[in-house]
Amino acid sequence: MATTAPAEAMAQNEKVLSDALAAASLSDKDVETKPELEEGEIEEEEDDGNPKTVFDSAARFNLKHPLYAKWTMYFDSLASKATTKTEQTSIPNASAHGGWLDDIRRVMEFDSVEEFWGLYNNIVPPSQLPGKANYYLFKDGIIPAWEDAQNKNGGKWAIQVPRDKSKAQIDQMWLYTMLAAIGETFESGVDGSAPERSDLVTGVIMSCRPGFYRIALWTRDAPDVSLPETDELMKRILTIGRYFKVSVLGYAEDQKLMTGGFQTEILFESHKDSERKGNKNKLTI
Ligand code: MGP
Repeated sequence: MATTAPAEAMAQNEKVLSDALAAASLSDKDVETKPELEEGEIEEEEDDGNPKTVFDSAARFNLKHPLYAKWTMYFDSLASKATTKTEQTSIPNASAHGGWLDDIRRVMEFDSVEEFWGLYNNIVPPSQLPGKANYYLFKDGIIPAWEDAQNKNGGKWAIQVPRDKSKAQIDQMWLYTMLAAIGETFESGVDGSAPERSDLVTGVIMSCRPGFYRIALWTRDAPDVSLPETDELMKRILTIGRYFKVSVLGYAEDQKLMTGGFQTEILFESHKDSERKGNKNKLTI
């Protein structure tokens, strides 16, 4: 049955309603409205001065986990050739390297785990890079060139895989290589022996080419390839190569590498030999 409210009750309801509206408009005026966030902008949180990890506050963490060393990420591609260099993106003393470094741009320096992930989460992964491009991650201000004093007596371990068959794996291969570099674990034994800090690796390079991907890790010294495995430097270089193959890339130690039907080898050669194209002085694992 429908009911009709008495006039007195109706009037009371109206008063309650108008009081509520008045209160609401008052509080609207008193409350400070926050500016709308732009796309990608992070809401500022109050800094109470207490120590915070990135898990406590993604925007205002003040506790970082330091790396052993400072690292710099560099990049070059056809696109970077066209960009203007600024003081921030150019490499100091680049002209001393005969034009080789002209197109390489400094992306960012970092010395903590948090900054590494901040960088990694904001750059394009290798699988998404078109054509020819390189990422270079080098330590302690070392320039990604053979000519740098820390590289000139060194060499590199490198693996080259076909581009079309390796797109699904290449991002993880590169990420794990960078983590081993900045964690300085390359001289750990593949038998699971405790990681030791490795100071032989100066940097790692991800090269994207139209037909293949190559990951290289540069070392500051290079043994004569005819030396026996008992030679101290040879032993260290082989340990690094095996750690790269087994612990970083996930192959079995004695595995002959086939990627999508192609034979893929992990090779070491000195930079001096790289400069002399066509040389055969290479180590294989
Ligand atoms: P690369 O890019 O390492 O080889 O070197 P890739 O990918 O086989 O060849 P690309 O042409 O597809 O890039 C290519 C060439 O760059 C070498 O032959 C050198 O002429 C020059 N180059 C490479 N590196 C690492 C250096 C370096 O450190 N210093 C100088 N001066 N030249 C370099």
